[in-house]
Amino acid sequence: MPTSPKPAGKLISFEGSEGSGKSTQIARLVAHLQQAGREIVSTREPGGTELGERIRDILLHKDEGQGMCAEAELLLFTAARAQLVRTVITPALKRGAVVVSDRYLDSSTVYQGAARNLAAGPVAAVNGFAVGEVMPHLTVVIDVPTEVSLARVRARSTGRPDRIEREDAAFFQKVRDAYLQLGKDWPQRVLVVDGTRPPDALEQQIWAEVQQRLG
Ligand code: T5A
Repeated sequence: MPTSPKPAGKLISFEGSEGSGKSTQIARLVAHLQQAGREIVSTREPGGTELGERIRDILLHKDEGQGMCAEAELLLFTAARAQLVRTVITPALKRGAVVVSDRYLDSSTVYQGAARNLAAGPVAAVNGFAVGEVMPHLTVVIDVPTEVSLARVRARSTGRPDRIEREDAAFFQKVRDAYLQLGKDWPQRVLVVDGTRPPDALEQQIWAEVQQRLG
């Protein structure tokens, strides 16, 4: 009996400011992909592995992370990423799965590069070392104005904001501007969508783009 060829693995990353709606839209896209019969691996950054979740805790929540310099921050985010790529993403892509990641290397370009003012060259080099050849086939940037992002974070806040959520509005404006620039620099890979649209409308737009761009 001939077996049908294994589908090609795909990596889809979601990016955007805090509260832009990434988790909401990832859950909806995963449901569509599962209905289409694909193996789905859903992951997040920083995190997605035991080591990565420990690093996440230091980066966002632990007292030891206070006063962290921007260079150490970049290296910790990319250390978590390197582990995720080697132990989760690459094996899943080899099996033919669709990997959906809540943030990936563009977050370091934007947060540590543009917002923390680290030079673009070293950030790209460290990012490249962490991911090797594993680039997203599609990156969905959910764009919302900074005041919307901050209002959503405040509205759902259950306690103390994390270390990065405590940054000021100027920091998050740089984040937003840098994501919009990525959309202009990499139009084939990066799709920018308007995160102020209703969730259902965004879901339909993203699902249509995924089918059209990734087949
Ligand atoms: N970071 C990360 C770096 O600095 N460098 C790096 O390399 C990496 C990988 C991670 C932090 O680390 C930084 C970036 C971040 O600061 P996180 O805890 O993982 O932080 O959180 P975020 O990625 O920021 O995501 P959030 O959980 O804050 O928000 P989401 O997932 O974007 O938004 P979501 O879906 O939870 O929605 C937020 C609220 O908005 C509503 C939802 O119901 C929810 O209440 N909402 C909408 N409301 C109206 N219209 C819509 N279309 C809506 N969609 C959602």
